[in-house]
Amino acid sequence: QPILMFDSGVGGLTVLREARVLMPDRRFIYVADDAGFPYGAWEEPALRAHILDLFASLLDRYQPEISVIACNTASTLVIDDLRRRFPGHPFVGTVPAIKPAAERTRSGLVSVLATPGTVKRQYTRDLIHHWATKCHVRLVGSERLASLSEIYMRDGFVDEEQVRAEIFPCFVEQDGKRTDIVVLACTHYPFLVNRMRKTAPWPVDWLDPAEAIARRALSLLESDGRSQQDAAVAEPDIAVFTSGRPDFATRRLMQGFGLTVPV
Ligand code: DGN
Repeated sequence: QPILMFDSGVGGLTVLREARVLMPDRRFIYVADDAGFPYGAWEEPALRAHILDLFASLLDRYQPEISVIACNTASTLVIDDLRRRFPGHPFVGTVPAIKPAAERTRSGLVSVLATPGTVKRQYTRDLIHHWATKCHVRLVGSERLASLSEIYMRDGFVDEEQVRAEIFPCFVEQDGKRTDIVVLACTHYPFLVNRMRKTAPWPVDWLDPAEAIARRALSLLESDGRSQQDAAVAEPDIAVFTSGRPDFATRRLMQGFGLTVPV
């Protein structure tokens, strides 16, 4: 049975990339809800209903062993609902890495860069309340970064000035101290991290949770005694599906991964 990875677009591929390294013998199904992108702009009740409906048909159609919600905007909204609605099916969520950032910061100033949706979620506020009691967390909601990442992955081009403007609010100076960690709390952002480094006013750690998410998926499979793939499977190791335009999806797979996979 495959591992299902889900995102509103290209972002979950940052998690898929790590998952393939950790689980090279596994079969993956990547589902991009490109027609629903960007999730950051949706009203919460509509997005919740949309994702629950989508999963009802995805689980039925692909019968995955586990599902990875490789999207912070979706996970912070519906991960609990998904677990309630589909009990017995394991879900791995992707939520802002506030705990590791709080443990790692030396200056005590941490920024969380995410979509406007993730920034306003109660789930995100609860994480801060729970794990970041000894540091100051600035939440920065970006309207454009996820789209810039989509464009970059499709066309190979990104406007550095726009990246600079979007990340700028993450950089705080206070009482002689400076932000030293920026949490990449949208799976689209790691594709732009080199541009972020280049345009940042000072060096920081950019925290990308993709590997931790992939490890979590692996450990769930192992704990169920299901770490080995059936050796008899002769299908391709990745299948990609989109609710949007297959030609765009194909182009970004080539552009980003050098992968030629039928979409
Ligand atoms: N990649 C998604 C996330 O991690 O939040 C969201 C991208 C989007 O839909 N704007």
